[in-house]
Amino acid sequence: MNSSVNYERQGEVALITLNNPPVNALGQAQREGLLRALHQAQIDTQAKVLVLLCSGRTFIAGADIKEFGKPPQAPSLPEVVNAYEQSDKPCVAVIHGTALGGGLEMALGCHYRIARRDAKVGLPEVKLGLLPGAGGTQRLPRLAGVAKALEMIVSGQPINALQAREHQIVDELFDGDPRAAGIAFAQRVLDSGLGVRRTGEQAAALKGVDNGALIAAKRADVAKRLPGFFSPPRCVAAVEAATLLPLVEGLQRERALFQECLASEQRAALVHGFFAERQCAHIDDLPKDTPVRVIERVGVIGGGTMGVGIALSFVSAGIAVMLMEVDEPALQRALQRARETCEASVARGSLSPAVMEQRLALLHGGVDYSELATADLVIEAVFESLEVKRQVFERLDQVCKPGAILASNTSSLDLDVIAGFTSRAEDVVGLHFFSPANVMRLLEVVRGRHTGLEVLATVMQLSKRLNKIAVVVGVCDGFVGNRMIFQYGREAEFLLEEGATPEQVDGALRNFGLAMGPNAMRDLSGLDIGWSIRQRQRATLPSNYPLPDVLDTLYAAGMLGQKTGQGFYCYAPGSRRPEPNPELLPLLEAVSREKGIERRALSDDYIVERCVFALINEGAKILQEGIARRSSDIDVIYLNGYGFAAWRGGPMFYADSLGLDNVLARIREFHQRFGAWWEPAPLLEQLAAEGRRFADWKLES
Ligand code: 3H9
Repeated sequence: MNSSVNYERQGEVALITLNNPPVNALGQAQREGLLRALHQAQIDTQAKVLVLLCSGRTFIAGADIKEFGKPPQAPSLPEVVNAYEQSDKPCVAVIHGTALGGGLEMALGCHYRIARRDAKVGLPEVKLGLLPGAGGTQRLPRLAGVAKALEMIVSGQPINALQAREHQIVDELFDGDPRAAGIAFAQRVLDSGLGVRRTGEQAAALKGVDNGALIAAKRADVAKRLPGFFSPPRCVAAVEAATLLPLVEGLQRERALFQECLASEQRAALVHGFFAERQCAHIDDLPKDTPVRVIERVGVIGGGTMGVGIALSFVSAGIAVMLMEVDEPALQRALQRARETCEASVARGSLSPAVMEQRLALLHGGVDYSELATADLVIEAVFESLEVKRQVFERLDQVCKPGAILASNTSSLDLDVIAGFTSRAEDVVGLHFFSPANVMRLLEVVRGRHTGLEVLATVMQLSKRLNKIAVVVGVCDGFVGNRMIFQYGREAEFLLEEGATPEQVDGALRNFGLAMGPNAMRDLSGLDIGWSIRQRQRATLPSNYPLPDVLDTLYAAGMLGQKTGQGFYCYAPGSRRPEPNPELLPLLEAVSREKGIERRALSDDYIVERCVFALINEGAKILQEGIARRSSDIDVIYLNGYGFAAWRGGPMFYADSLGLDNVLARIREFHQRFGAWWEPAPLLEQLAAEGRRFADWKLES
C-alpha cells in the first residue's frame, strides 16, 4: 500500500486516509494510492461503506501543482474521481480545512459529503490559469445549479461550509474529529440503507432555470471584466457543456478545455506566481529555528496617509498601536483620518460597524515619544528626508526598550545610514509598505547591513499576521520596486517627447497587462511628488544619464495631476476619470522642438518594449547586486505592488518566456540608439550567452 494512502476497516466501515503533508495535494503517488485503496475496499467483503478523509490540517487542497507542465503520469485525477463515483459501495467524503480544486472534485465524486463547520470548499483553478479538470465543471452545477457553479468556478473564491450546505454541495456539517464524524455518518448511511448516490446522475438543480441566459450573462461579464484572460471564458464553456451534454460527453469537453488551459502561457505564468509568492518566505541564511520576538505593542510615527494605513494594518490584525504625531491638532486629524478610512470600508460593506469599533479601540494616539518606551516595534512613516529621519531615530534610540525593533518605512533612503543614527543597528530594519498600506498586500522588508537574523525572522512572521506578502530586499536607492519603476517611468516620459501621447502610452501598457498606465499613475500620486524626486535625481545622476523634461514642464505649468484637476489628463471636479488634456499636446510639441526631437508615430509594441525592457534590464542589475535574492522575488513585487498582470507572471518571468537572447538583442539596439542608460545588464548578457533564464540564477552561483 502506498504510504501516503492508508486503508483500514472498522466494523463495516472502510476508512481511506490520505496523508500527504502539508496540504494533501494529489500527485501521482496519491492518485495511485487512492485507486488501490478503492480496489481494496471493493474486494473487502466486510466493508459496506467507504469513508475518504485526510490527516493533518486539511482535506485535499487540489492536484499537485508542481506536476503541471510535466509529462502526465497515470492514473489521471479524472480517472480516480470517476472510479470513486462508480463504486458500488457508498462513499463518504469528510472535509476539514480546505477542499480545493481537485480536492473538492474528489469529494464531488464521492456519494455523500460532510464538512466540519469551519471548513471551506472551492474551485480556485482559474487563479492558476486553469479550469476544474476532474469533473468539477460537470458535477458542481448538477448539485448547486449553474448560477452558483459559474460564480465559484469563474471567481475561484472558496465558500464556507454553511454556504456549501445551503447550496447542496455538502450534506451535513459536523464539529470535532473528522474521523469520528465520518464513521458516524457512514454508519447512518448503512443503517438507513441510503446506498450509492452518484453526483453525475443528479439533474434536479439543472432543471426549471434558464441556464442559457445565465451562461450568456456570465460570458458577457467575463468578456467585459476579464479581457485578456485565457481560462475564464473556457470555464464558462465547460459549465455550459454540463447544461447541454450527458455526463460522459460533458467530461470529455471539460478535459479538452482543461488541456487548452494547461498548455497556455497564462497557466505557466500564474503557476509561477503561486510558487513565487510562497518562495519569498524562504530565506537561505535564516535558520527555521531562529528565535522571534513577541510583537504586541506597536508604535507608528507620522499620521499621514501612510502612517494611518500602517496603523490600520496592525489594528486589523488585533495588534495595539500608538500613533504618534507632532502635536495634538495633528494627532486628532490623524485619528480622524483613521476613522474615516474605516467608515469608508463600512459604507462599501467590506467591514461591519462592530469590527470597525473593535479595531479603532486598539488605536491610541500620543505626542510624546516617551509613550513608546514599552513598544515592541516602532515604524517611522515621516517625511522622506534623511535629516528628519535622523531626528526620529536618535530619539527612538533614547526612549525605546532594549530589544524593540526600530523600522523605517522609507521608500528610497539608505537604511544603513538610518541605522547609524542609533546605537543598535542590528535592531533596525526597513518595512516599506505600499499605499494604501491597509489594502496593499506587498511589503518590502529592507535588510540592512547589520539587521539581525532575529529581527528579520520576527518581521517575516509578523507579515503573515498582517496578511502581507513580505519580500526581503537589500539596500539601494528605491530598493527593488521603485528603483525599477524609475527606469520604466523615464522611458514612458521619453516616449512622450518622441511623439506618443499619454493616452497611447497608457493604453499600450494597459493592453499589455498593467493595471494602470504610467501617466495616469503619475497624475494619481501627484506630479509635485515626481518633481521633487526628479530634483534629487538631477543632482545625483551621471551626466550621460539624461532625464526627460515633460514632468518639469507640467509642474511649471501648475498641472500637478488629480489634485489640481489637470496633469497628463484632465479631471472633472470630484472625478478620478482621466479625460484628454487639450493643453498637453502643445506642451509636448514645445518640449520636443526645444530638444530638437522630430516627433514620430510609435507603435504600441514599441512602447511596451521600451518600458517593460527598461524594467527587465534594471531587474537584472538588481539581481546581480543581490538587492533581490531571486528573480521570482522581483516578480512578486511587481505582481503585488505595481499592478503587473498576474497572467504575465511578472517582468522577469516575462523576459524568461521571451528568451533572454531576444530581450538582449532589443536592449542592445536601444543602447546603440539612446546611449549609456540602456547599457545591457552584465547578468543579462551572461545568461543570454549561456542560454539560461533569470529563474535559473542564484546569487551564489
Ligand atoms: C487542480 O486541482 C486541478 C484539477 O482541477 C484538475 C487536475 C486534472 N500543489 O499556501 P501555503 C504547497 S489545481 C502543490 O503556504 P497556507 C505550497 O507551495 C489546484 N503544492 O499554506 C507550500 O509549499 P512550501 C487547485 C501545494 O496554509 C505549502 O504547500 N488548488 C499546493 O497558507 C503550504 O502552502 C489550489 O489552487 C498544491 N495544490 O494555505 C489550492 N497547495 O511550504 C492551492 C499548496 O514549500 N493552495 N502547496 O512553500 C492554496 O490555496 C493554499 O496553499 C492553501 C493553504 C489554502 C491550501
